[in-house]
Amino acid sequence: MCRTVDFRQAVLARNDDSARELRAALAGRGTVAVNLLSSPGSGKTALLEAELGLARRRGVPVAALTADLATENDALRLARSGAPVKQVLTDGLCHLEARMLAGHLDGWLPDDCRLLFVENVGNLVCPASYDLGESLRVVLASVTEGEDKPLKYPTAFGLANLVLVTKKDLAAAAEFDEAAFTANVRRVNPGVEVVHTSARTGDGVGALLDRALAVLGGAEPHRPVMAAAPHGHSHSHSHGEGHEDGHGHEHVVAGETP
Ligand SMILES: Nc1nc2c(ncn2[C@@H]2O[C@H](COP(=O)(O)OP(=O)(O)O)[C@@H](O)[C@H]2O)c(=O)[nH]1
Ligand SMILES: [Mg+2]
Repeated sequence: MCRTVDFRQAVLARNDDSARELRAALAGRGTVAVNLLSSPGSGKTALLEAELGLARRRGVPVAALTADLATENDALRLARSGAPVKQVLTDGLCHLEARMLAGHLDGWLPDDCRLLFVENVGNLVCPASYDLGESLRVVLASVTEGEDKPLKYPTAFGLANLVLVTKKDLAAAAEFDEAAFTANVRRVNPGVEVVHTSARTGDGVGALLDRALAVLGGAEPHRPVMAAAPHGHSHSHSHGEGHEDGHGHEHVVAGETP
């Protein structure tokens, strides 16, 4: 059991080293990476389509890399913006890793690219533990997913530099409780900004691009309290939802009878 813990810690520590190298290499060439995390269907690709379109209209050189277990669907959607786009198929892996990302960027990332958007594999567990060398980690949650998700996925939300609520246009129909969601976000990540967006109406699309450009210009992103190191990513892996011993914890809920 302890060997499993040691092995997982070693894998994560190695990834953190690769992520540091990649962040430095990207900084050296004047590129900021933005890592987008959410559950499947939250609207990562839809928002990115809007971000890439807006960036190109503003003359900002952008590129996007999107990861999935299968299909090239997202790359085809994103490529309609005219920006350079790459699809990565992870061969069954539920997350991207820094070394993997570096390999895919090598020889592909255009020299003039200033903002690289990375759409991670859709889930809120595995990708949370893997720093990709990004300077801005953005966690998205749509209004139909429930206000409690920040509490259920504290690593993902706790390590975010920015939280985006997506599908704002559906908020009334979903009876989304904005105040409850924000309060739950703040419980795991005090002080993090929560921006409400809709890829349908365009609301909030400029906010993400502005934040990314600010980081490119040298602004410090919000530093999550769960993170211990300067870049906000050398986090304590013991906080992960996936328990290293494979057993997890049990909680007895009051009122439950066998
Ligand atoms: N109404 C509405 N639907 C959206 C919005 N963003 C995404 N969707 C829809 O939600 C579904 C999943 O979106 P997608 O971008 O593929 O999510 P991803 O799996 O996180 O990349 C698609 O049917 C989108 O059209 C939005 O802002 N408003
Ligand atoms: Mg997608």
